Amino acid sequence: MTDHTPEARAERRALLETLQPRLEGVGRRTLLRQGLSLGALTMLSGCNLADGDAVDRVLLAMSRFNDRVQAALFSRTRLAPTYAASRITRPFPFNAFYPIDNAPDLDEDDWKLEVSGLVSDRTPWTVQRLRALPQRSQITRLICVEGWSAIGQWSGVPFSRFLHEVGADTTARYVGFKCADRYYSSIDMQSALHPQTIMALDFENKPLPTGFGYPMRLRIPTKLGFKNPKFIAAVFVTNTYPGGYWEDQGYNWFSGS
Ligand SMILES: Nc1nc2c(c(=O)[nH]1)N[C@H]1C(S)=C(S)[C@@H](COP(=O)(O)O)O[C@H]1N2
Ligand SMILES: [Mo]
Repeated sequence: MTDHTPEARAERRALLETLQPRLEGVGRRTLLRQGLSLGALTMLSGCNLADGDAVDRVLLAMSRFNDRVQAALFSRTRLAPTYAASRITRPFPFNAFYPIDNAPDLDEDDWKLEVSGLVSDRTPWTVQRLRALPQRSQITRLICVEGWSAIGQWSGVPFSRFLHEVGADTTARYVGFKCADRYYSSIDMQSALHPQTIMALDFENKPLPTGFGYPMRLRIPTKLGFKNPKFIAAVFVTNTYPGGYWEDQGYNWFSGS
């Protein structure tokens, strides 16, 4: 229900005013690049759904437009809620595109994190080197699009610190991840630099359990579960849209939570 108090209306107007300059142009350009007009969008409600390709194209354009709106609204200083230790969910649910028995069983001594793209230092990282950096611990909620959420405690290296260590070009648009199980994902640079975005090494103060991303996973409480890649093998910085395992099957890319 819309709040019609003068305060609420003023707030909405102020929000619109701050957003408008950012949304104008962006939306129009995005739609035009997809070969669509605003008229085509309006027609969608009554269009012939037999033309699946056209509908898919319109929906994808809308989802990508929505990415820009979400990115414009995202604040690097707004924090995801944190919880008391008593709220931790036990047992913590496992999720992947396969059953837990098929999760990669990696060996910390063989594991190397590759770094590539727009960075000045491509030296691969070991777990030991990651542990030598400052660590941050936080109890946050992981929200899966499949309809469940759970609270857990993850600790690890603030991702912004890591990006500075490797000399990442933080004006680049995306950070991409490739995982040992062929999963992949990517996030926008603003979210990568968010203070709660960590390269998690520990779960409840012990190394991550096997199915939960050992030896390293991204924990980003400002995004949905599928934007939290586990068993990360490679990180890259790029201006070319990298997509992701679920993102490429139609899940909204930004997916803030
Ligand atoms: N490598 C990898 N990372 C992944 C996935 C996956 O299948 N493979 N699934 C994602 C999804 S959909 C969710 S909800 C979370 C689940 O994390 P959990 O197993 O720690 O609960 O991991 C995400 N990261
Ligand atoms: Mo998920």
